[in-house]
Amino acid sequence: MMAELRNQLRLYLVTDPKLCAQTGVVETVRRAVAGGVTMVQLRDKHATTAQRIERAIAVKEVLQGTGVPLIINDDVTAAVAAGADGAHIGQGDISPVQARAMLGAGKILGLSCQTVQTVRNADPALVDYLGLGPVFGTSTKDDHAQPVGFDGLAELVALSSLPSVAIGGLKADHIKGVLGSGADGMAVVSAICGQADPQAAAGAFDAFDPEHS
Ligand code: TZP
Ligand code: MG
Repeated sequence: MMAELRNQLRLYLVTDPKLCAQTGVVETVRRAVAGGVTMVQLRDKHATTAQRIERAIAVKEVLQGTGVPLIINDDVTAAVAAGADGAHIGQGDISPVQARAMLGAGKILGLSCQTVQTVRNADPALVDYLGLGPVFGTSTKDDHAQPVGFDGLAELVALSSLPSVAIGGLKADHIKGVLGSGADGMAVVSAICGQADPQAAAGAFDAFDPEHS
C-alpha cells in the first residue's frame, strides 16, 4: 500500500483552473495522464463544494481504469461526495483528525508542510503522505511560504517516515534534485497546466526518470 503510494507520487499533477482555461481541467488531466502523470489533485481555491464535486466526477471518469488516484484539495466534503480517492489539506485547513474522520480509513490523506515543526507534527496514523515545499518560489501560489530549496527539502524528508512529494517551481530538469533529496516525487502545476501540449509536458519528466535513463 505504502510502496504503491510512493510510486503514485512520482509525477503528481495539481490542476489550476485559470492556467488550464484554454484546454480545460478535464482535458488537461486526460492528456497529462496519457503523458505519464501518476496522481491528480483538483485544486480550485474559488469553487463552491458543488462545483468541486461536479468537476471531480468528470475527472474521475477520465481516470477510470488508469490506476491514477484523484485527490481533492481543501474540501474533504467534496472528496467524500464525489467518491474521490482522497483529499489534500494544508496547515490552515481542517485538522488531520477531522479530515481522517470524514474520509474513513481507506482513503488517501495528504498534508502540506513547510517547516521542521509541521513535519514533526504530522501523524502517520492519520496522514498518508506529505506535500513539502515550496522548493522554489512560484507565481502559481501567491501566498506561499519561504522556499526551502533542495537542502531544506532533504531536511524535511528526513524527519518523517511518510511518503512525500515536493512542490513549488518544479520543472522536468529538477527531478534529480528532488529524488536526490529523498522525496518520492514531484507535484507540478504550471509545468503541465497551460502548456500547449500537456501530454508532451508530462512526458518530458519521463526523460529524467532514473528507471528510463
Ligand atoms: N503549494 C506550494 S507551491 C504551490 C502549491 C500549491 C504551487 C506550485 O505551482 P508550480 O506552478 O508547480 O510552481
Ligand atoms: Mg489547503
